[in-house]
Amino acid sequence: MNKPYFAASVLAMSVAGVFNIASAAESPAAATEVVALTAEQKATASKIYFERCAGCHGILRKGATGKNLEPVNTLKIGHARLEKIVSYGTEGGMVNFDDILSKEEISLMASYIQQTPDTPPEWGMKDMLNSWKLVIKPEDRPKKPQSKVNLKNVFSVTLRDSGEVALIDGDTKKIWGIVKTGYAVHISRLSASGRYVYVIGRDGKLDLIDLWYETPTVVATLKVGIEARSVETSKFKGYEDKYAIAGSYWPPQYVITEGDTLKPLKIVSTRGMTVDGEYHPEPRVASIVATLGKPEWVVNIKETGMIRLVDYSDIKNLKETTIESAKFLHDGGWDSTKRYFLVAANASNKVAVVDTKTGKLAALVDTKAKPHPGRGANFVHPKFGPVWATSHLGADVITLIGTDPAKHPKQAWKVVQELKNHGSGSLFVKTHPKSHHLYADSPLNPETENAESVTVYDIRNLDQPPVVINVARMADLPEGKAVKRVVQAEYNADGTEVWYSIWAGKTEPSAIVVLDDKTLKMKAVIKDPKLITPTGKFNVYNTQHDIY
Ligand code: DHE
Repeated sequence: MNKPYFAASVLAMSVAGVFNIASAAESPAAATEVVALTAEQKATASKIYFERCAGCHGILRKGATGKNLEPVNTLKIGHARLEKIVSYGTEGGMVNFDDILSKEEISLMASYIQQTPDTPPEWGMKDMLNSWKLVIKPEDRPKKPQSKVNLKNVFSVTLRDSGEVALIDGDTKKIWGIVKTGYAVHISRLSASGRYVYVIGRDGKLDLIDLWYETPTVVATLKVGIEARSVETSKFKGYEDKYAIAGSYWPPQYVITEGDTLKPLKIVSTRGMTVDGEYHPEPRVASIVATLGKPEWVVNIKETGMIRLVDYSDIKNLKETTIESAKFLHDGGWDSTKRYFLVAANASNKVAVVDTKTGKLAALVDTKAKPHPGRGANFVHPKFGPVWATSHLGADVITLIGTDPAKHPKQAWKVVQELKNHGSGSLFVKTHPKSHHLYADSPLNPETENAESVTVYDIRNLDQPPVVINVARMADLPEGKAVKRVVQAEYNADGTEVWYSIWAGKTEPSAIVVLDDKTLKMKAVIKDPKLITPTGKFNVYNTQHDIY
């Protein structure tokens, strides 16, 4: 029977007892600061670390978007200072936890990260096959859509803290169904046909939802690893709905599965050398995107800075092209022609550009601190031609990069303009081919007013000052303890509405605000007690066709 990591680590801890003396020995000067933890305390801390810290700092605490937290560093910083950093965050982008964790938990975490990290177990084919559930076989599923819902305009909405997704009918703004998914569910992606939604949880649980039922129905599940963030499908002609690929943070690997059953077919490890030529034991799989012109996925490996082009035309004899770029790769999206993929190497303050036609790196573009595009935004700049935009976690700008080497060679892969955002701590930008607006959020900004607001630029006239709108206020939610972070714009299928999540506390009411893209006025507010911590929203048509 496969045990989840927490259970396994609790077991390991109760056997090993209190903390590892070796960690103190690494820095004798600070050894007196290390607090011994009971097995129970260590298990609690391990759980909090996985839920709140591992994403940025890594399971082995070697650091990525966040700093290296191995004892060699944390012992030097000292317990008191660590408590302060965890409580109040830092200017470097670390968020504050004083509104999420109690004082005791913060103190516990300061002690925990001064001790040697545990290595979680591996997760191979046997574990995967044991976890695989084919709930309804393809031949027993409906032959055509059973509901009257306009499937193109359905939004799959991450309900982060309830481990669910809400499928919302974009036409009526009513919740069509709520589906139980993995822990702290992360993103949704669509099959090439638009029929299946693939949802990945941070605990590595992958759910396959069939939209052809009367209400959205899970038809297969698979645990792809112990920690995961990304999933994508095969989109090349002839391979529609045939395969899926899911990337894990732990173990560092990706798995290729059958598209309509999730049966695992092949697991590929991503451990190996970084762009600096050093071995890394935990190179996590960040964004994955399906190339349209070939049977290929672009798989971005965070810690190594390597981009792998995975040819899925022959799974048994799998071919990979490895492209050197920069550390630490995170999220990204296509240019408007869908030939070039632009991905943030956020800790290097760069955007890497892959030419999927030639299979080579086209450029490494220097940007301001910590670019974080989501999928970015494409539009035609009045002066510089086609550009792709990213916002930044570490700077209050939107960077515009020229993307047309054929007709605008001078601007291609150069920063052509930096627009002022209303704050740093931004995660996502968005536009739509039918819109003349560009939207940017800043949910991780330490100022409440900024975290609740978005900036909207008129892309026909970028010299004109943008509009800053407090979207959270539009939802008219009751006062609460947590900041009402406004996060991730998503358009409806015809590009006339923009949906924003109001991401409040787990026990507080949240909402989705729908803006009229033309007037920037509120068109609707979706509120429901079941809408717990909505974050990412994935419109079926836009996600299926990579429209952004
Ligand atoms: Fe995400 C995309 C990883 C925290 C919402 N996030 C991604 C991708 C990666 C990633 C690798 C790209 C997937 C792809 O395209 O295949 N995210 C991580 C983390 O490691 C991190 C920083 C920390 C963690 O512990 O998970 C993290 N992400 C968050 C959040 O806290 C967000 C804001 C809220 C939430 O629900 O988790 C969040 N991430 C998103 C969203 C996308 C995303 C909405 C997809 C954007 C899109 O438009 O496609």
